[in-house]
Amino acid sequence: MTSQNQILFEKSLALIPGGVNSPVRAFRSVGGTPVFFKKGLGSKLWDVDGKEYVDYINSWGPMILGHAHPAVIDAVQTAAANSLSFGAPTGLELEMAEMINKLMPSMEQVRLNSSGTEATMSAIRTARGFTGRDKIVKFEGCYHGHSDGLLVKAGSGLLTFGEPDSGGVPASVAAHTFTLAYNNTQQLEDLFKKSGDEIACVIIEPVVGNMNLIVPKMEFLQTLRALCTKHGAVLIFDEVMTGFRVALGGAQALYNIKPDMTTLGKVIGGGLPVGAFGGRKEIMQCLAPIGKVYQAGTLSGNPVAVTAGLVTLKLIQAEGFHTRLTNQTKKLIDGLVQAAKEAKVTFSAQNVGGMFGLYFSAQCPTSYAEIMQNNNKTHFKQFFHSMLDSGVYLGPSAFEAGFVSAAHTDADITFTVNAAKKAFSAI
Ligand code: HOZ
Repeated sequence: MTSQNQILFEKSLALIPGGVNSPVRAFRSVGGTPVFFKKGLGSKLWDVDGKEYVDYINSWGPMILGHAHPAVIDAVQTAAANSLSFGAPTGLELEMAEMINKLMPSMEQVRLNSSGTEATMSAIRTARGFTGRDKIVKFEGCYHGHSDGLLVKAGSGLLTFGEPDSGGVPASVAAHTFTLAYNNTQQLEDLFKKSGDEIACVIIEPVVGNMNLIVPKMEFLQTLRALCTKHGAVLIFDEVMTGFRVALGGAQALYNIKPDMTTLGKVIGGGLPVGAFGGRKEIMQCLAPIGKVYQAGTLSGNPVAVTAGLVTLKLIQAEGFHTRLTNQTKKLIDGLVQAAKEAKVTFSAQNVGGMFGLYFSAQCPTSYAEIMQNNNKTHFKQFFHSMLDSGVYLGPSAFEAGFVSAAHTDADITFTVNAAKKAFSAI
């Protein structure tokens, strides 16, 4: 009998490009049919055919409390009853700005919008307006949403499908983007020596989650900070993924590096669409209506979305929240590494807080080049499908990080490791 899932996918293919509303969901790099879901609760998901899964995507990061957390759902229902949108200021937005500023003091001023893509695009425009310069710097395999100038040697879906430069981006736009290798301090120094005074900003994922998980070298981040300061370039930490997840204060708190600007998304919306960018007051003062850099949005600061984010941010401030999240993620990683070792499969894994990376290589990679060369994609595909069959939902790409939520129990982890034992033994 054809599954409900298969029927929905075939119908979707006729009306939605690739049958999906965001490319990585399409399973094209792992093969097979994407899973259509109808319910989530805590660490679990149920698909349209009623099959249960332990979820390690967590909507690509936002569901840090797990799915359908009762406090978030209650608050959202109350907020919705007061109107879904005003298109005018609310006290909730102020509360959110205060909360962000408390948790990330480098964000002296904040503006809310509706997605991580908007946040990074707007932060770059603001940095260009502030410096009066055009050039931007990004790193190979980092993904900062899908605005034109950032789709150059990008990660996430572009890396998954092996085309890191997108069609539809004018060469004249891409020409303003310099791309360097992540964790390569020498390249950074060489570029700043040659063109430092033309660079408006450097945007970086301080822990990369869009070419699988890549951990920064401290010396690399510190040199980056020093060079930006020396040359008057704005350092933007893209903490859409890492914000409130690798530590309460994000990667900037974990590594004790103060960026000039930060972009946020995912966790600050608690599962609804919210993005934010902010930073030094003198930079943010360039924004309209006080400055000349324009940025706007009908749904920016949406009351229902901001409510979901505020409740989420309050709950993750509970004593020991991030310690437990990190410990659960580490238990998962250790269990998987041990299972691979027993099955004699070449495999490594690591986590930073509640984010993790799984690699079919002997060592955890530190750059785009290393992950491209060493990660065995055939083994990843076999592993992915065996885990899916067993009821474990991982990202359908060898180039995405995974996410654990506060709802993941020891029983979930044991279940996952047992599923992995089966998967590894078949490789
Ligand atoms: N940009 C997200 C993670 N890299 C993927 C979003 C999605 O496909 O839903």
